[in-house]
Amino acid sequence: MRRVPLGPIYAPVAAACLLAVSAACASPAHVEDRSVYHAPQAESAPVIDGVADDAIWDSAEWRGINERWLGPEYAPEDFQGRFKVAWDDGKLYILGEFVDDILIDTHRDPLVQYWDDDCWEIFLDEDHSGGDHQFNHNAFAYHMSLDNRAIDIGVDEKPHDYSHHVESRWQQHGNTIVWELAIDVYSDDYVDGADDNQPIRLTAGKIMGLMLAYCDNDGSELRENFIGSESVPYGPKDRGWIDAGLFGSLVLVD
Ligand SMILES: [Ca+2]
Ligand SMILES: [Ca+2]
Ligand SMILES: [Ca+2]
Ligand SMILES: [Ca+2]
Repeated sequence: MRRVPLGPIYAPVAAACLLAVSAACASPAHVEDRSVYHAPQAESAPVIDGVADDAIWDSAEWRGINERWLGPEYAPEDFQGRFKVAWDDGKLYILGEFVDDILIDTHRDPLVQYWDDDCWEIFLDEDHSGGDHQFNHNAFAYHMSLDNRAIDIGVDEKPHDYSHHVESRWQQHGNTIVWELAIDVYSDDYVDGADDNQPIRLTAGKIMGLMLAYCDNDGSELRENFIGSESVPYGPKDRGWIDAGLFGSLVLVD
C-alpha cells in the first residue's frame, strides 16, 4: 500500500527561497525544474478511438514518461511511454503511446487497489496552484484503468469513479498501445455528487499543472514500477497523488 501521509510539502523549496532570489522562487508552490509543455489548439477534435491519425497529433510534440519513481530498473520491452497534449475550448486531449509486455487488471472492482493494476495516471491542476490535493479537488489525479475508467479520491477520502470526466479508448497496434483521452477540465470548486458541476472553457494562454505517470504491473501483487513525466528531486517519489507542486506547466497555445 502506498497510502502514507506526508509532512509539509513545500518546506524544501520555501527554505531555498529564503536563501536565494531566483527564477525558481517565482513559483514557490512548485518544486524547482518542472517541465513546460506547449499544447496546440485543435481545429477539429481528435476522435477518441485509440488511433493516432487525427490531424492535431501531427502538430503536438512528444514528451517522455521516463522518470522511474518506484521499482527496479526496467527493460525497453517491459515499459516505454510517451505522450502528446492538445486542446480546444471544450476539452483537453491527451495521446499516450506505451509499450508494456503484460497488460493486467487483477482487481476487477474499479475502486480497489486500482494503482496496482496497469494504470495511466493523469494529474491535472486547473489553476496551476500547486499544493495539497489529497482529499480535495485542488487538482485531480485520474487513474485510467484498462477498462477506461477514471478513479480518484473524493473529499470524503474514498475512491470515486469520475469516468464521466474522461472519454478514454485504447487499442493495441503491434507491440504498442495507443491510448486517447478527452478530458473535461474542472476547477477546485468541483463538488462531489452535485449535478451542476460545469467544466471550464479553455482559452489560449491558460496555464495548468500537468503530470503523467504509468503504474506497470506484470503479475505481481503490487505494481512493479511507477514511472512519471516529472523528476522528483526530494521526498517520496510517488507523492503526485498528494502534492500538485510536482506537476509541470501545461501552456495552451493558439
Ligand atoms: Ca484518434
Ligand atoms: Ca511491463
Ligand atoms: Ca489547483
Ligand atoms: Ca504491465
